[in-house]
Amino acid sequence: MPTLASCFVLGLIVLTEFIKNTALEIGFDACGIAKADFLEQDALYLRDWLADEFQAEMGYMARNFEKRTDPRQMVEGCKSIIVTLLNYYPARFQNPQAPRISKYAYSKIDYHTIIKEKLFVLENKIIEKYGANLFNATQQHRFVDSAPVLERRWAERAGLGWIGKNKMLINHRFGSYTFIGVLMINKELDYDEPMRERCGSCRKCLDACPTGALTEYNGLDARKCISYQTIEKKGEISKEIRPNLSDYVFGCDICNDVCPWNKSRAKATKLPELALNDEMLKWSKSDWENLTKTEFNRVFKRTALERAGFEKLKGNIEIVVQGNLK
Ligand code: B12
Ligand code: SF4
Ligand code: SF4
Repeated sequence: MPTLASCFVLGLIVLTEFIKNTALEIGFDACGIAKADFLEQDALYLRDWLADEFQAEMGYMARNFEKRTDPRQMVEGCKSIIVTLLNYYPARFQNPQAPRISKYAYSKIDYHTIIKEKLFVLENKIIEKYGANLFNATQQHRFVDSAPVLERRWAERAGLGWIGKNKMLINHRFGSYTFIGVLMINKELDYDEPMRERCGSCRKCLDACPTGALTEYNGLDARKCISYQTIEKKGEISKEIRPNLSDYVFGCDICNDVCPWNKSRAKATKLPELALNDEMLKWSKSDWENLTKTEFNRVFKRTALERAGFEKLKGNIEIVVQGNLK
């Protein structure tokens, strides 16, 4: 005769399986679950990172420290963190003569929109079967990229991969070309075990970073990162970084491209929502050089490139196309 305790545990396992299977059915590539808790080690790490001013001008990274290091401070009643991965490795690439765009921005629709919609669908399917009281109705609890949530750490805790020396969450099946989505739920679940670190003695990413932005012990110095400089930084790219942009005008994939886990595991996504912006992929160097605001608005509406905006992108193109001489 099953005890009350064993029935309770069985209930958690059944709900956890339902969540993971549903996440896969709606198009996520992986889903894992972690217990919501204070991230003590990460708080120390983040404090040092901020003290070194590695956040550059991203002032928001220094705000909401308590919430960022403890999801229970973000969402009242939160007990578990559901983490999803979406593989975005593309089937086709840019014209090799063109200024380079990071692969995460190859799709016609910005990934934030796609993941937010999928998290919404996942939540609704859970609610349909298990009731609305599993989620905090008054606070935002679906996250992708923009909130004070240490997404890579939660993905690691949810057993979806390890944090590589390039600071990416690397999954043993897909590599690191994945987006992370987070859904916070007010219910205990059956938790995953974190995956062991599998970088070993490799240091290809550290050696390949053209600007020395990756440090072995203190993480990534955003001030030197091409991704920060070409997307997030307001105004022009810093003069010291210009000679090392490696033709990137939006984002940077170098520390991902060199990773052996991507070379052997990355497979093209078939997700229809991540359909590629084929017009952009075909553009030559001169198409980029002659980009007008009207063309930008037509080709990049709803894409990730909107984040940088036309003026910033145009400035980056000029620097790269004019041989960093500006
Ligand atoms: C700010 C930010 C940036 C900044 C700063 C990057 C950085 N490394 O912090 C800039 C603009 C440079 C950037 C660039 C990119 N980003 Co970004 N970015 C973020 C954001 C919003 C916050 C990251 C953050 O918290 N940084 C603070 C530092 C301290 O955190 P961290 O390096 O992740 O380290 C934490 C843990 O990993 C852990 N940790 C790591 N090492 C160690 C070591 C020890 C000893 C300990 C105790 C802990 C520890 O502690 C830290 C605190 O928890 C997240 C979304 C989110 N809300 O999480 C996306 C996110 C990290 N970015 C993402 C992507 C895709 C990119 C780019 C690949 C885009 C591109 N191609 O240009 C690059 C990659 C650069 C790189 N190698 O990291 C994805 C990563 C997905 C994945 N599979 O890992 C995220 C998760 C967005 C998403 N939802 O998918 N990004
Ligand atoms: S994204 Fe580029 S610049 Fe930034 S750490 Fe990686 S290789 Fe270096
Ligand atoms: S390149 Fe090597 S060290 Fe860097 S993240 Fe990949 S496996 Fe780890």
